[in-house]
Amino acid sequence: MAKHEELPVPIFSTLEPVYGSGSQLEEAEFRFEKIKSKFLEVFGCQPDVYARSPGRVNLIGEHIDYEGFSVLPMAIRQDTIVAIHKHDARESPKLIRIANLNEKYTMCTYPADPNQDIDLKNHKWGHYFICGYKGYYEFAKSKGIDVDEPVGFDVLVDGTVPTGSGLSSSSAFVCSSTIAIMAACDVNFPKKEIAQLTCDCERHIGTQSGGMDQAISVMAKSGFAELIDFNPIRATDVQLPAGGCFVIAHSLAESQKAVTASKNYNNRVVECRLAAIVLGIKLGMKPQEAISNVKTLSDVEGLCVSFASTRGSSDPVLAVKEFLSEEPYTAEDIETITEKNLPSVLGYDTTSLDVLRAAKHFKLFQRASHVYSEAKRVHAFKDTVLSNLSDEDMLKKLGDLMNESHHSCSILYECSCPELEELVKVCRGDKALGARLTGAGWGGCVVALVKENIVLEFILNLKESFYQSRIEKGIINKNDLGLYLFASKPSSGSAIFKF
Ligand code: NG1
Ligand code: MG
Repeated sequence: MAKHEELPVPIFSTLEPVYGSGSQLEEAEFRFEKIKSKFLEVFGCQPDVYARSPGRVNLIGEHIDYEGFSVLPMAIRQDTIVAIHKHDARESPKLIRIANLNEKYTMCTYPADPNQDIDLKNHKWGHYFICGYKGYYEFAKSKGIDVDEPVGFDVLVDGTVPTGSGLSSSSAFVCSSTIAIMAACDVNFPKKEIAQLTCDCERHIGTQSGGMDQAISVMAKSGFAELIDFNPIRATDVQLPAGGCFVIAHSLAESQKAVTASKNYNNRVVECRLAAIVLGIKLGMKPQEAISNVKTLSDVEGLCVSFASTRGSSDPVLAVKEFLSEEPYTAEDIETITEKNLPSVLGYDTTSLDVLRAAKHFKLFQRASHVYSEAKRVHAFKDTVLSNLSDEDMLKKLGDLMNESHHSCSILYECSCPELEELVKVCRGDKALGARLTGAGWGGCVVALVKENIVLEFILNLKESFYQSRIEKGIINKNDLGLYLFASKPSSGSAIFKF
């Protein structure tokens, strides 16, 4: 039997396989009806097909996917649905019109041109669809698939993943867009190829992201978290221990990653790249050799480990301690080591140049220490789940690892913020076994591991101690609390619906 990830995205003619039964199914039926009638109202026709892709919560392994290290997320119930109608080749003008069920997002229109540049200086919500659109054509071309002349599309989007929350609303949108376009063009591919392609195409939005979010959104399986490996992308089911439950709580600080990329996200990607090159050189590579061959910290892990093992340990953090300075580096400090100026070290890539312009200094020691230690925690998490510890001990160990991960994100990677710090503290005070920021950080959500038998009490207490004052201040509406605070089971991945 073919492995799950080798299979194409499933096509269903009813909602049950994804939305189950009971109230969840009723809600989904209502939602699809609304999408269909809005589509008719806006475009005057019915969608040909629908695609859905879920958001995700990352349990452990933060800011290491783009460094080539494995991560451990699970899909959540909240998702993005894209309804699509493909135009006839004769119809003109050839346009892509993207509407949203939520009227806060006004219609975006783009030319039906897969080679168009995305206007990053002028961020629009519809850009994420165009990422998928460009990505599909690039992929089809690379596969030698004979694609027709570009045609227009009518598109209606409905997303329930809260935006800017670290739950990957962006990838849920990019993945459902790409899959909807494929389905409208009557093609389908193995999930792992779609995971890779959607990861590549989300970079058109200007973040140098890793592939975690797209991989889990496309390949998730109901009931399991997944250990995701990269190069090539692979997913291994992880059965979480009984008696524990993950609660997701929003700090109510919005993390606008696409807008703040050069200061935050891309800055960290560049710092890691520079740390990797400097380490490569310190561990014996010629500067030019390191510049040409070293892209990520995983590329030099082997060198670090062999260095460390001569000291009786196999921990790359030891090499970081020996060879990188705790003092932040200036551009000149690094250029002395690389013997080349930084723009040329980074290959004059525009998003990296933006980072260089915005950065005062580079914290190579701190970023590399986080990445290598976090990569180890992911494996410790998986090993704990596979161990024969009692459920009780297992949960405690997992909670400890989550707490350590948060500490590292906060202190070494500096991707937390005051609201996240407060919320993590409240969760721990409220008997969470562990709590950490999830996703890129700088706002967004916390994930807390809580014993199943106290989940309701935990949520109630959190309402009191974190959200009540914010409701009173009018920051959120009382009736919306369920969007910001909920328990989640591992849900299923992308799907296509053709009714
Ligand atoms: P969020 O901000 O949660 O979408 C981002 C990246 C991930 C990963 C995490 C940090 C994108 C699409 N996603 O997630 O690849 O690097 O940050 O672990 O940029
Ligand atoms: Mg995102």
